[in-house]
Amino acid sequence: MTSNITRNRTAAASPLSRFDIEKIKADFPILNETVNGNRLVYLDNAATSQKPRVVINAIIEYYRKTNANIHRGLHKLAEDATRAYEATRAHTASFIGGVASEEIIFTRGTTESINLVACTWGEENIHEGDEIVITEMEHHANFIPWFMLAKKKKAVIRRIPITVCGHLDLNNIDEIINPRTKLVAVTHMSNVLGTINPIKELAAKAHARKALFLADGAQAAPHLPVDVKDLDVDFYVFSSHKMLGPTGVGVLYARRELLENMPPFNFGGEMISEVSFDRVTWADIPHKFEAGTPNIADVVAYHAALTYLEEIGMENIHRHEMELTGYAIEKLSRIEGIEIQGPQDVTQRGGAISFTDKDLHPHDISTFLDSKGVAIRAGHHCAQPLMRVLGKIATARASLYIYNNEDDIDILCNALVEMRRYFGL
Ligand code: C6P
Repeated sequence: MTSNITRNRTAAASPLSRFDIEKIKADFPILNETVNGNRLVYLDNAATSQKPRVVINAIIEYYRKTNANIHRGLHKLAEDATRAYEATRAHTASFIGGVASEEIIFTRGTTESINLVACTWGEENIHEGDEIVITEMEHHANFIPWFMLAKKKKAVIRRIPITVCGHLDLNNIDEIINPRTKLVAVTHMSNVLGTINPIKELAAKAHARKALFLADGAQAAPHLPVDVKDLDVDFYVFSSHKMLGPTGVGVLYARRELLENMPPFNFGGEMISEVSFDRVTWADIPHKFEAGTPNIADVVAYHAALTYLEEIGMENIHRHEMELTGYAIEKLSRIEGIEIQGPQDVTQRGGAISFTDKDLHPHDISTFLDSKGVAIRAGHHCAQPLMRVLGKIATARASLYIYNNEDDIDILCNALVEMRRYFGL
């Protein structure tokens, strides 16, 4: 793989960077596009990230040279495709702290990974009166599967509240996580507030009550070094498309003994060991959970995304984003009428920065920014219960990644100032 990344750079292009942002930008063809006559400033990375040339090329190369179904053919293409697909599994396992390859299940995304756990482990282990603990800042993907399961099983959903600063309020945690708790499911990083939650501490609390712990890593795995063994979580889920990889690929990590005891999620080809008209036995993990033909090309290309991230270094990415988040919060909070949601301390948050304007609807903010080539997201961010807690119907959200720099933040802030002037405010 070749890319334009320079490692551990401290040189002139940006005083904030540990690496050369201009060179990184050049790896992403879409960042050369113009939108409404302006250079594209892409600040919607929490929704999905852009893709570097190496990932785009990996998809093309796969279809040009390797395309075949996996785990079944005995010809060269089938063997090459199988090897490439399984190489991504091994890479994913090492990326999150060196777990076993068999503990990695490929799904369509974080949403499907959580549904898989709810429909398999949840179906078998949640019973009437049991409690499932979530937080007030969960994305719908880490709330609705548990809500539906609890409804079906007559179980109870408990929630960890948030403080006015956007942290989890752990004052009553020993009452919320109690002997009736069977599962604690918490986002590692909020997609709205940016808050990084104390996963290790909460997982320990869950285990002390003999409950399991699921971390939703959709917003954390792309931005922070993640070691699931150190965090000591039972399930960790995330999506390729938010970390430079293709859409349609999700990851479920679960401890081996859990996966071995969980029933399959989907039934059909490739997830069986033996089938007769009156008996079926399941394949070993991970194949038991990957029925049918998976999204081979995109899984193969996800390998290139992981390599690209590792070449830069997840610590460097985190540090760059902390610095840029600090710069953005500082500049945004100087604009009259703008209020930032979530923690202000960049050591306790990531680069998903939600804000509101006291006079303008977030949709109008987003539309105005789009006219200047700036892509952000506005709305409830699939976190309606959190919006209720915040007393907002929606927020505007700028979310950062490795190819963003101070110029992008300056363009965002100048456009916001111009917007207020345009609306006579
Ligand atoms: N959040 C956002 O704009 P999928 O769509 O399955 O890849 O990921 C779902 C998901 C789960 N948890 C968290 C914390 C998330 O942020 C997301 C996706 C996007 O905030 C799209 S709604």
